[in-house]
This record gives sequence, C-alpha cells and structure tokens, in this order.
Amino acid sequence: MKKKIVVLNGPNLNLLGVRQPHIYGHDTLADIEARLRARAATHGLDLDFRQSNSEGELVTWIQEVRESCAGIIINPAAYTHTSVAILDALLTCEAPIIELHLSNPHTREEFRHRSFVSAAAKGVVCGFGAYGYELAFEGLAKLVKTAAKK
Ligand code: CA2
Repeated sequence: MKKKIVVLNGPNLNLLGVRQPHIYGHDTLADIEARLRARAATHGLDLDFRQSNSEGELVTWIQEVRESCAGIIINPAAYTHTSVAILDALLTCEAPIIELHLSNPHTREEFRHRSFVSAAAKGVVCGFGAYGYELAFEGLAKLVKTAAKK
C-alpha cells in the first residue's frame, strides 16, 4: 500500500487566487493540489488534500489521520497564531509535520510572528508563495523515504 501525505489548509485558503493576489498570489488551491498530485505520483505516494474554515474540523481530521499517514503538511492560516487545539492534535502524531505559509509571517503584523503550530513541526516553509507547497512536499517526501530505509 502507498504511503499517504496529508495536506491540510485552514480558513479562507479556499479564496486563494480569487482575492488579495498581491499577498497570496494568483494560483488557486485547486492549482496547488494538481501540482502536488503530479509530484506524489512521481514519488509513488498517495495525497490527501483538504481545506476547512473550521478549527474543530481541522482537529478532527488530524485525529483521523494521525496513525495512518506518513506525514502532514499544514497551512493552518490564521489558526497558526491562535490555536492550542490544533497544536495539541498535531502533538499526538508520530509522523513528521511541515508547517507551511505562502507569505512570510515574520515580515507582516506582529500578531503573525508567533506560531503555536511550530512547536509540533519538523520543518517550516514560508515566503515562497504557492511554490512553497511543492518545496514542503519534496522535503517531506525525502523524510518519509529516509524513514522507510531505517
Ligand atoms: O501566509 C500564509 O500562508 C498564512 O498562513 C495565510 C493566512 C494568514 O492568517 C497567516 O498569517 C499566514 C491567511 C489565509 C487567508 O487566505 C486568503 C486567501 C486569499 C484571499 C484572502 C485570504
């Protein structure tokens, strides 16, 4: 059975490519998903790609995949800066977690400088726009393959 990478996207990311392209770019979430599907196929990995505007749903999804997935890429969006619930859920996962942001939150308003989620992350990718998802995927694929050899 193929190993599964789960990509979780938080609130308002369904509007990618539709609103505020000067901050978040012109690519839609569907564009990003299509590119990750192509990369997943290259690596022989499965991809489970989801978006929710609800903190509780994101927590439920993390609990659902925590034992079955090989790794998680998460852009928690605004919940990055507020959610102990998402952090606690991620801390129950053994698989590696990559935190991902389109923008670089450290160059933006001060309230975006603190991430609750980083404490559960193996790595953080930020500031590369939509391409960051591909960078995060390649990094995670490498981790997953290295773990398989051990
Ligand atoms: O840079 C990122 O990826 C963020 O996670 C995006 C969040 C923001 O709260 C974080 O500080 C950094 C906001 C996502 C909102 O997405 C939109 C997309 C298109 C139009 C409007 C909002």
